[in-house]
Amino acid sequence: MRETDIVLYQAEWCPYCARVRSKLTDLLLAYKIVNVPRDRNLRTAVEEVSGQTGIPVMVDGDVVIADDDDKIVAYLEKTYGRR
Ligand SMILES: N[C@@H](CCC(=O)N[C@@H](CS)C(=O)NCC(=O)O)C(=O)O
Repeated sequence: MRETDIVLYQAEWCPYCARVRSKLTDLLLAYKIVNVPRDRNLRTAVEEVSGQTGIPVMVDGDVVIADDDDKIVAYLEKTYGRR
């Protein structure tokens, strides 16, 4: 496993989040999970970091990618994938 500063705001029931978790596992990246409430109105932590309430949200240092699994997966491949 490779240590990273990645934090994933997500929910286990969210298929887009599952795709991001799967990519993180494929790349052997250690990361932190913040599970968000099902009720959008209660997702204050997500709103604080990303200015919106959709998930998944990935934070990696200064990089914040909100509500777009395609962009998160592309970022992970580019930043941490083998080349
Ligand atoms: N375009 C987003 C879609 C993400 C999405 O629809 N996430 C759902 C959860 S699976 C969500 O946040 N829905 C709003 C809600 O839960 O209130 C992506 O590609 O990741």
